[in-house]
Amino acid sequence: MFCYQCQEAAKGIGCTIKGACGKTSDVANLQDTLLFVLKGISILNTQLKEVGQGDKAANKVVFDGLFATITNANFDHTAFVIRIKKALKFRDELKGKVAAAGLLIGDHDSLHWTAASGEEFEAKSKEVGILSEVNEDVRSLKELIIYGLKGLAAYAEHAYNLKHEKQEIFDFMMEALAKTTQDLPVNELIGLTLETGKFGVDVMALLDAANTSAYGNPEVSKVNIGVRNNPAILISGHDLRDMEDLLKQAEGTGVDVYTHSEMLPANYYPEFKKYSCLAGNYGNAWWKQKEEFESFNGPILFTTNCIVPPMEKATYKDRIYTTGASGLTGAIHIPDRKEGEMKDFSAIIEHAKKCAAPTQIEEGEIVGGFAHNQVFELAEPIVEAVKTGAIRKFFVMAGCDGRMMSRDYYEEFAAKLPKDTVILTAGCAKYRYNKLPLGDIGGIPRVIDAGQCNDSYSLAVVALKLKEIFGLDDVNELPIAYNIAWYEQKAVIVLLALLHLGVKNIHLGPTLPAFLSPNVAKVLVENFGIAGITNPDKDIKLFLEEA
Ligand code: FS2
Ligand code: SF4
Repeated sequence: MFCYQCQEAAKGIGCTIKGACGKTSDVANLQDTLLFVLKGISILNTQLKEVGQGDKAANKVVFDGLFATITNANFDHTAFVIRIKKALKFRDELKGKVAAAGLLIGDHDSLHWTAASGEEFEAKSKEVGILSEVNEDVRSLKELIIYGLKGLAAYAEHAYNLKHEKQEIFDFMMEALAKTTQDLPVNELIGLTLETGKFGVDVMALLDAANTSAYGNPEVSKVNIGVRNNPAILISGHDLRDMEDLLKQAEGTGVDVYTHSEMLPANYYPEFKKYSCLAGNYGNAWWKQKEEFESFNGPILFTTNCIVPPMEKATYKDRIYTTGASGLTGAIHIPDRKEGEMKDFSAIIEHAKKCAAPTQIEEGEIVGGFAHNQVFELAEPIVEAVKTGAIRKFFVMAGCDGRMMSRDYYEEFAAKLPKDTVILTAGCAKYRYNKLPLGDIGGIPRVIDAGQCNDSYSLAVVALKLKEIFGLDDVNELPIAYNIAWYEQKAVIVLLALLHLGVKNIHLGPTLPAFLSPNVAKVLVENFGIAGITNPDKDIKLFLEEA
């Protein structure tokens, strides 16, 4: 195996024996081979699309496959073997359609290779894995594009589950994936990287529309972080449609539902607040699950990535359920919903009834729900506070949390920020400071949480609105600094989206991606002012000195 797609890549180079995330080499190899077959499908369907015969079924095969390979999404060997078999079958059907359309089938290996067993699938990864591209700059750009596409695919899947889709997004996803099989010059790959960012904005806007049209605009909310006395289910990941189905089925059964990690923002949506079984948020960011799932006592539902494979001795091993693109060997996988129906969560609800209520680990409330609509309603006092100097600067600290010690930086950074600054956040990075007593500025909280990682889109919309209100020409003239923490590939698409929107001087940490070659990193530094982090005191001084 060789994998360097996330921030935990071993030694800052890449994982070669086993992932720090828990991914075993067999699963890593199968993921490489699945990606290879998805490239073949993308080539064929792009050909069909060009003659107006694109197959819509390809959309889901590709976005779901890409999503399954995101860090911490799916650790299930068998699930990947099945996915590859299905993908090969689907690819061959597309080949038939390409031939029937009178088009030539190219000679890329992803169009012709075939095999039937898991062993053969694994063996193929040696030829088609990341290192098969020998030029390190080309490899770096191609992988940057692919990781952006993985994030895009995840967001597209959530929107799709809410019946929001845009064929242009799927078309781009496949066109770009197909192009990664070609010998393209570096400047074209850079162009494709930036274009990926454009579609990143589009997909986040699509998901925003899907979420808000289904569940209302998030509103300022106090979320309980203590516990009640009922047995309960903990729901993690990002999929709001799964959240809805679970709440509907749990309501009135005596079983409560708590959110974990990236599902916390579900508590901000008016439609979800109507359910009395929604009891609040339990615990912190994804990486704390080993302790928090023990004390939760009830079953846990993973709707997407955010899985940490449990230790052998973990007591919660038999309480894990997965659904959608997520998977874990030994966990119970809840199948997709049938057209017009809900997913069937009855097994997990029945399981919960036999469990003890959660053990309290915290008490109190946290405040969130500052997505763009809510912020616009509060725009007047915010703009006034900027004009009077009560707010000196905003710090976008969106992104990811993770288990590396070096991430203590973000807690320290937030705690040390001067009291006339406000943190704008989205994603699980917030858990580093959303429980700190940072206070408010004239009633405006010093931590403004827009929601999940994809709600970084909300922060961009707010920035663009402020630019308009202050009559500025450039979003970079606003008193906003960007100190973003990244972990996995959704953060990659968020970053590319921000670059597309013209945001400059983003600081990225706790380390720069291992997949950026020195030359590619140089391009990002020179053209976009991307930088790393040092220590909180030095960085705060630097940010405050910037215009
Ligand atoms: Fe947390 Fe980062 Fe959200 Fe992940 S915000 S680790 O991209 O999908 O979650
Ligand atoms: Fe390593 Fe990250 Fe890849 Fe897991 S996802 S194998 S931790 S680089």
